[in-house]
This record gives sequence, structure tokens and C-alpha cells, in this order.
Amino acid sequence: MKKEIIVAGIRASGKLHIGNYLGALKQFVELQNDPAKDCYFFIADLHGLTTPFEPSDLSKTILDVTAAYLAAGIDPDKCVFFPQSQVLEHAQLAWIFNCLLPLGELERMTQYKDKARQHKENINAGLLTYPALMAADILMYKGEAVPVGEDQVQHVELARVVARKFNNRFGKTFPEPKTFLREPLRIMSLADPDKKMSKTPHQSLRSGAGQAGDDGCIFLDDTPLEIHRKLKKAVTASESGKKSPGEENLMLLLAHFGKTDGIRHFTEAQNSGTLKYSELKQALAESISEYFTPFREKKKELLARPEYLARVLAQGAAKAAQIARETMLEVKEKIGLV
Ligand code: AQP
Repeated sequence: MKKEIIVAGIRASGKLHIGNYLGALKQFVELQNDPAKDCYFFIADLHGLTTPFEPSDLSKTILDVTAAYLAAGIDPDKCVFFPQSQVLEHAQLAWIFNCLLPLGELERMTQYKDKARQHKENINAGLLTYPALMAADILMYKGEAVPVGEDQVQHVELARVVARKFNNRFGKTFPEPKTFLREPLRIMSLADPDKKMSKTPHQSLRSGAGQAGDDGCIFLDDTPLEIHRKLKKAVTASESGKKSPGEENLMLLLAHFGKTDGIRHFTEAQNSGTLKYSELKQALAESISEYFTPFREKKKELLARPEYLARVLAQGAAKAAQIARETMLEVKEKIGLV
């Protein structure tokens, strides 16, 4: 039986947070354990260059994201796990796709508009052509399904457009990938619940207040103390009598990380208008802290073994490169480059 090909990545732009976990990483682990799937998971380090970064931090961030993948349960024996930049064909295929994609299609991408607003000082061409590289990441392995959070759905749709355009012009080569989304999931910032939780803080939260931006985000390896502190400060203010976006966000997190009794108790309290935010925040902080205890321990152990992490990445890249070379040969033949 032919296995379904799954491809997805996470940007190496900072430490991973609970939004990345629920929207992506948790599903990656479930998918790699499904014998009917053939999975390719990567660290999107080239995509990490589209937003501001420090060269001295980048390699540390790549190792940190590698350790996070493995600590969350990604097993390099069950999937192909690799860093995007070590498979040179990704950038080559992205260029070919750039030459197929009308500018207008790229300019209407919501994430481009958001990130251009967020990083006004650095609206680079890579930010605009990000979806062409993402299409290359997926189609390189003939990906059929892409597990992503809600914010990336538009980019997967564009990868379908790319596949269709390429197939129509040069002959059937790529499948049209679909989004693999169990539920439309978008975890919001604790500090500004109208914005999504992000690794890189929003401009408005960054300015002035040092690390203030980080308070909107629960990182997977935050200590219980940090988790309690951030949740205690989480914005829940609402117009009287109405549910606030902050409250909805906390209830969504409780649904994912809470215990059955706690979920029932707080849902009833919410419905009867007796919900006490301080109690909800305390219960949620305990649940999230406990949920990620094994993750924190495992990640710490892994980060103490950088040579092992580098070896895992190199071995994964070698496996990915084999497939990538085959795809590029086919692509080049079809478009007349060889
Ligand atoms: N807040 C979120 N809720 C649900 N899913 C989310 N994802 C990201 N944020 C949320 C999902 O995580 C995967 C990896 O994302 P990414 O790092 O490749 O890009 P991103 O969407 O730009 O993530 P961030 O955290 O917001 O990073 P920065 O700040 O660097 O831009 C994707 O599947 C995404 O949907």
C-alpha cells in the first residue's frame, strides 16, 4: 500500500512555544507513528532568515529547535528529520517556483502583510517569496498532506496553485498537497489576545519594555515559575458580561492541557458567569507545567549533547538529499534545463 507523504517544518526563529506545539509538533509526532504515513519534518532555517536575526544566535537556535523536536517525541528512525539549508535543492526549486508565481499571488498573502507590518525595518524580498520556498519544501518530497496551524493554511493553498501551474505547463509532476488540520487552531498571545502567540514578539510589545514581548508566549521549556508568572499576568479584561478573547484563549489552552474534571468545572463556571480568572490561571499553570515536565528534562539532556544533535541532522539531511536530487532531475528534464 502506498503511504501518504507528509511534509512540514518549523522556522528556526526562536524557542518553540505552546502554539507551535499544538498547531504543529504534537501532530507531527502522531503522524510519524502512523504506519500509513511517510513523514518528512524539517527545521526551516532558511525561512528563519526572512525576519531579523543575529548570526551569533542562529546556530544555537537551530540546535535548540532540533532538541525541541526530539524532546517532543520526533524519532529520526520513524521519519526523515533534517535542516532545510543542508539540502541545497530546496533553494533551487524555490527559484523555479518564483519564476512561475505571479507577484500578485504573493502580495496578497496575509502572513506577508502581517510580518511586513511587524518588521517595518526589514521588509526583504525573502519575506515576500517565503511561500515559493515553502512550496519547494513540500513538493520536493511530493508531499500530499501538510500539518500546520491555521496561520499557514493560505501558504499550503498557494503550494497547490504552484503544483497545478507546474503540472499544466510542464506535465504531471507534483501532487496538489492538502492541509492536514485536525481543528482550526490558533493560540493567541497572553499579553495581547488579539494577536497570535509568536516566537518573535510583536513590535508593539517589544518596544521599550525589554523582554516584555516574551510574556505573551509560553515557551515549551519555560520553568513552572515562569509559566505561573506569565499566566498570572495574562490579559483577560472584557466588556462586562461578555467573554473576552483572553478568556477564550485560556479556555482553549485548558481544553488541550487540563484534566477532565478541571475542564468540566471551569466550563460550568464560565457558563454560569462565576468564572474566577485567578483560579483558572492557577489551574492552567499547574497543568501546563506538569504536561511539559518530561519535555523540559529531555531537552536539557539533549542540549548537553550537541555532537549527537549535529549527527542526527546530518544523517537526516543525507536521506532527504537523495529524494531531493531525484525530484530536481525530473524537474530539470521537464523544464529543459538538462
Ligand atoms: N499561535 C499559534 N497557534 C497555533 N499554531 C501556530 N503555529 C505558529 N504559531 C501558532 C504553527 O507552528 C508551526 C511552525 O510555525 P513557524 O515557526 O514555521 O512559523 P510561524 O507561524 O511564523 O510561527 P511563529 O511562532 O509565529 O514564529 P515567528 O514569530 O518566528 O513568526 C506552523 O504550522 C504554524 O502554523
